[in-house]
Amino acid sequence: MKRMSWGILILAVACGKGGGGGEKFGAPQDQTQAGIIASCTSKVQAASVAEKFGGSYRILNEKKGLIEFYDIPNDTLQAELPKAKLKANQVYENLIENGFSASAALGNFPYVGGVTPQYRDSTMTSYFPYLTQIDAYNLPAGVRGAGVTIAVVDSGVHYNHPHLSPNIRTNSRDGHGSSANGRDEDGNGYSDDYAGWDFYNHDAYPVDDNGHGTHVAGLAAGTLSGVAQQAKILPVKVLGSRGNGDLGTITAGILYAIENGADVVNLSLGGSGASEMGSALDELVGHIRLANDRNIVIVAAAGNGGSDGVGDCNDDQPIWPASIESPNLMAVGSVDGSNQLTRYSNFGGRSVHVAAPGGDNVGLLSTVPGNCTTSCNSTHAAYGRMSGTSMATPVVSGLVALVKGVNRGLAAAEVIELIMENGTSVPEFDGLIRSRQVVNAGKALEAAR
Ligand SMILES: [Ca+2]
Ligand SMILES: [Ca+2]
Ligand SMILES: [Ca+2]
Repeated sequence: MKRMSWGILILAVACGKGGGGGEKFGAPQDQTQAGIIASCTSKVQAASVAEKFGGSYRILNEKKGLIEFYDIPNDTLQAELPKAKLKANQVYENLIENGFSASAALGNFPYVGGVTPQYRDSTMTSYFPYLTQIDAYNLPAGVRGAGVTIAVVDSGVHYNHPHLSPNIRTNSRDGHGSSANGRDEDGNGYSDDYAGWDFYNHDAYPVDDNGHGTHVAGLAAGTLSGVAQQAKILPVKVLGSRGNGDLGTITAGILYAIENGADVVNLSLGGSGASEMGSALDELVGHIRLANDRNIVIVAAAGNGGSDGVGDCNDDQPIWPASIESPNLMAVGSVDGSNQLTRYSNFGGRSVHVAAPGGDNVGLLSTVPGNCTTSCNSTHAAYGRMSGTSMATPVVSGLVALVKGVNRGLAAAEVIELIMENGTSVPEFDGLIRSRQVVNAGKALEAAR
């Protein structure tokens, strides 16, 4: 199996003459050629600089003045925009251990929804052993994460999957598809964002052209495979079809999630590059602190061990965003079906908070993109297996949603403490996982009530 490499530090200083100039409305096709991000820059400044040097730019967040420039050398930009804080752009990737690609040729299509949820029953336990492993298969009635929204900041979500569509969070004040009118009725800065937003291609259709985000969404809140079967999923696309994206796009997507109703933000992605961390992550750290002020829990993948595929210690070699220290952020490592850390999983007695099932040689089974594009029914229910800390992370996000669902009064840090203190103890985790535990829904929920 092709293994996805990750953590590649790419300082995207594009040189030479740029073609055309002007504003771009999508991320570059080759995301390894991502641009340089300047913050505190106005649209007018961006247009003027792009015009003067023949480069181009893309507005990542107009409110924050976050602009990504292409084809303009770093020193030129710095001379031209002395007040702008330049941020070297990094390429981040999703954290699948085993290669996977969905054979999906998907354009932009509207959210359809309306399929009756088909919930798992007692005949399906063998398909979803990770649910039994964390005691989340048979939960008391009413404990399904209803009323809680999990933002899946990822490669998009196949929101018309019949086992996801009932749980997609929709924005009734704005419409897309046949209701699209190009206007931003709810004034959140995004026109026609009915079912989340695509920050990679700059449109209102966060369709998953990779497969990763759909799998993640199904583990968190699929009606069959999900830990929280009635939590809502807010799709936010920040990674492209190859499963990678740049930090600026990811950061803008996280802010959208925070400002548009997320209670939990799932980040099954990451990158390394400590030397760049000082300035490149300022914006992201700021957003995570903002999320803390709003009681939003951030759940981030610990990482898959770098190029050799053997887990590394995040205490020594930080992984971003998992290693950001904030009371509302928990980093997740991956265990196999026997509660042993998987070979690929990163660890850290200080910086990796909990472990959860993430699949080993056999991946977890969850939703993947199928061919349901204009209407949905139960025959279009595609499932696939993936492994990685990317998969362990939404298992925990689902658990956070369950806990919040039974006790809305808990602060973000309290939710994390509660989950860390009410799991299944694994003595071998001493020094490897901060809580020394694999998460456990039954115990956490008992403590949460
Ligand atoms: Ca809107
Ligand atoms: Ca509209
Ligand atoms: Ca799109």
